[in-house]
Amino acid sequence: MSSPASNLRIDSDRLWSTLTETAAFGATAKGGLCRLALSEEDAQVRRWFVAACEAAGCTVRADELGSLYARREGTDPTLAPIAIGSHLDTQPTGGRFDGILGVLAGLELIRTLNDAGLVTRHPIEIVDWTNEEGARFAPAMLASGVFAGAFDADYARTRTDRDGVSFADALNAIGFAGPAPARGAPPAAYFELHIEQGPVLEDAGVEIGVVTGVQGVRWLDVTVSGQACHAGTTPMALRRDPLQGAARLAAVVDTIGRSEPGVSLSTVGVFEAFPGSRNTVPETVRMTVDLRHPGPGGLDRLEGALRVNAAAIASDLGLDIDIAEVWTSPPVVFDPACVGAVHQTVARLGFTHQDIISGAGHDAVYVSRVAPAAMIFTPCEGGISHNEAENMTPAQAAAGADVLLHAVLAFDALS
Ligand code: HGY
Ligand code: MN
Ligand code: MN
Repeated sequence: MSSPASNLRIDSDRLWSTLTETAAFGATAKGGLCRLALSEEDAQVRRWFVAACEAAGCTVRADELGSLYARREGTDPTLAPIAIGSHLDTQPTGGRFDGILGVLAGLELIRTLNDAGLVTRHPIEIVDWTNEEGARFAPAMLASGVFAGAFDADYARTRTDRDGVSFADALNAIGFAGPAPARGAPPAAYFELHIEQGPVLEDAGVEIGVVTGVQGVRWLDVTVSGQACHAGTTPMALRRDPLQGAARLAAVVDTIGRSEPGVSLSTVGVFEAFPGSRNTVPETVRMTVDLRHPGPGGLDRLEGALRVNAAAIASDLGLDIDIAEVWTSPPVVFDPACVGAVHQTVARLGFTHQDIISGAGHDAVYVSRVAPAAMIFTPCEGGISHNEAENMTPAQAAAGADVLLHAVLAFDALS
């Protein structure tokens, strides 16, 4: 005998309308989003989100780093909440679904339960984690990291963007700092819906990815120092040109990323020459390195190869090369019971699915340190993300949201 809840489905049109409506906040001319953490655009979508959650009967609180928690009470106030969420901040040329899908699917879940007059045993909290992307304030997943004890709140507050604006000043400017400590009480469980941001599910033709874990990531800041000099008077043989050294090192980064095909990944995302004058050989070049690897010791191997090559380039060109670690998030395996709830759900709802390790980092990585957690992936068009062309279909969004709804209901019934 199926329960009233088992046939429940979210309202696909309503979910899609929230994705469309919020895409106005930070909309770019190319149809994407620039909604950097703690920017005015972030504040606009936050205000929209708070109003929508309050209209759906939730109480909303902010913690000291601005993460938002929209709470719907359950029948048993002694139970810790089931948390569902993701992030509303985006990359500078981001898409309309990265992070946003998980937060708005949480709102749609609450609206669907309201329509059905269903109350879960556990309270439910929808979370918008501040600064997941790390595009403005490094490292990524900063607020969820503080929530899980990976960083302290003061460290987060002192992080600065490329203009020297601190996290604390940006947060105060938009008025979203709350009284609640960012090192929060662990939820009973955490489920995060997210687009895959890669091609695996679309290529496999499956509707849902059951995320069993997340690969490791390491961010390095590389500073190559040489000697500034005149472009017209300094013989080539006398130069100590950091840009030439950085260019060689950037090529090495790419070679390292290709060293374990299908496993290792590497990216130089920022490459800046100072003083940046066309007729001056640069003084320094700053570049960022993003390393990814799913296995034990993988990040260390990739970084080790980079350091060996950097030393050889420095010696060959008479340069100084400093490599500083900014952030490491080790590979993570999600909780078998939560992953099991997702597995049972996708099978019962009849979605084609496969297990997948996430290539991208997510707030669930840190939340999984303090609570059982799992993620649900939907495909996205061409696997494109961190790109204004990021796209998905209403049916894909609805499928993911239905799996989120029923995984939460399954966990609520069993725990
Ligand atoms: O970098 C990541 O993997 C995530 O998008 N923050
Ligand atoms: Mn994301
Ligand atoms: Mn992202």
